[in-house]
This record gives sequence, C-alpha cells and structure tokens, in this order.
Amino acid sequence: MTDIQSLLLSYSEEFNQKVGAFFVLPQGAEKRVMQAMAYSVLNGGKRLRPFLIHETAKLYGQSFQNTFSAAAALEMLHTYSLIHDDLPAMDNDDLRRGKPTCHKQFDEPTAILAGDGLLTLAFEVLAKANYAESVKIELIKLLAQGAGAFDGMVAGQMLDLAAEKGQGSAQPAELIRHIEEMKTGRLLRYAVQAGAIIGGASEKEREMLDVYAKNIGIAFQVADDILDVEGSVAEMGKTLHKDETQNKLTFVSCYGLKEAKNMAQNLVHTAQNALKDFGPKADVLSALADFVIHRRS
Ligand code: GRG
Repeated sequence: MTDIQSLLLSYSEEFNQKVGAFFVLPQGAEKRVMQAMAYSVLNGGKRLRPFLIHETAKLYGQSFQNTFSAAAALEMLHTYSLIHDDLPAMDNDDLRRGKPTCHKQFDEPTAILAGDGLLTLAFEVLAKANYAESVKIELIKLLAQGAGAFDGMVAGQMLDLAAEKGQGSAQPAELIRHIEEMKTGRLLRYAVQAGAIIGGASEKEREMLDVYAKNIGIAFQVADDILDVEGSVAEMGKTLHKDETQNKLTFVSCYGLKEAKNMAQNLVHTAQNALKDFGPKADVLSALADFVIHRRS
C-alpha cells in the first residue's frame, strides 16, 4: 500500500466511525428508507471527496472535526447520485462498492426515496453545522450549484443520457469534456472549494486550488473510463465493460486507450503544477492527484 493509500484508508476509518450517527432509525414503517440510506452510505466507498475537503482545509490548519460536517454532507450527496445512477431507468446496475445496489438490496421505490433522503439530508447537515453563517451560506450555495441542473451534476447526467442517444451538437471530444466537467467534475471541485472556504483561503489561493480541482475532476473520469476497460470487477466492485456495451461516449471511445492515458497524466501534471505555491504543505494533495489516475477501484 502506498503512503497516500494508507492516509486515505485511515481517514476513511475515522470518517466511517462518525458518519453512522446521522442515521437514527425512526420507529414506524418509514424506517426502511433510513435503513436504505444508511446501507448505501456505510457500504464502503473510498471517501475521496471527504478526504479532499479535509486535506484542502488542512493547508490552513483545520482539523478533521472542523471539516466533518461538510465532508459528511458531500458524501451523502455523492451517494444519492450513485443510488440514482444505478437505478434501472439509468445505468441499471446490480453491484456497487462490491455489494448489491440499493434497489437490489431493498426495492426500486425505496432506492429512489433513499436517494432523495440523502440529497435533502446533505443540506440539513450543512445548515445545522457549526460554521460561521457566511461560511455555511457559501457551502450550501456552491453545493446546490455543483449538484444541480444548470451546469452541475444533474445537467451533466442529462447530457450524458442525450449523448447515448446520439444527441448533442458539439464534437465528441468537446462534448465528453463538457459532460464530465459537470457530471463527475463538479462534486470533486466542490470538495476542494469547500475545504478552501472552511480554511479561509484568499481569492488567489482559491483560484489556484480550483485549477487543481478542475484538472483532477477530469482526470478522475478519464481514469474511470480506462478502468471500465482494464479494471477488474473484484477491485472495482461494480459491473465493468458497460460503456462499450451501452455504446457510451467516453474518453476511451473518443481518444483510444493510449491517448486517454496520456491525457490523464497531463491533467495530473497540470493539477500538481497549480499547487506549487503551497510548497510541501500540499504534498498530500499532490499525491492524491496521482492516486486519482493510478487507483484500481
Ligand atoms: C436525479 C436521477 C437523478 C440523478 C442524479 C445520477 C446522477 C444525477 C448523476 C450521476 C453522477 C455519477 C454517478 C457520476 C459518476 C461519478 C463516478 C465515477 C462515481 C464513482 O465515484 P468513486 O469512485 O466512488 O469516488 P466511491 O464508491 O469510492 O465513493
């Protein structure tokens, strides 16, 4: 295990220990939806987005405790997107994080509600968090934008569905980048923005961190497309080779495997370069950029 993998693992252990406390089961029949929410959040996951918030805020001396509410909120929102993405009407997947998807473990209506429940709980957690009011408002506003239907994750997912049907006027190379900046990139970018906001970064620092975040956001999806071709189900914990069978527009279908790998490496270099003014303090973020494209799951 590399240093960055063990740091991420020890962060995720601490995160997992705390995040369960949000899922208090109600007494009545409605408890099933909370069980499904807890099942999906607690069933593993790398906790990459929470770790990004934590490591960015750590540049400014912030602790695990200070970033936990934002980290938990983002992971809840990310998990909602995975639950809904796995539904029969979307990607129709049976396996997520090595376990049955939420709708397989429970049922489809419960999975839809579990996603809705996590999306709304994310904002409740932020609204109740112990941050200054101005920090909270910015965290809530940016999360809503990043997850939303204008130029956020939901917009990216809509464009992705349209691209599957051959719709969309842009060239494939432009289109795939545009889609992934929103679908996958926005939440990773939000993680870094949230860390910078909690840490009190200057405008200039926020811009540098945003260049880092945008580049790892795309690199993450390029790597995901490569893993769909080259990864193993045992490591990835989800069904693979779906992109090809579903005729999806991906970085691999667009550029080929070799060029996609070059592209991922270049994105990581650009991301790492954007951190240089932070010096050795940003070594973990820099190593994380490498991890994003060399991960096996
Ligand atoms: C409202 C129906 C509806 C949908 C919401 C589903 C959706 C919008 C967007 C899809 C977003 C999505 C699933 C993007 C893919 C991003 C991606 C590769 C996620 C996997 O992230 P990891 O590897 O997963 O960090 P873990 O399991 O480690 O958390």
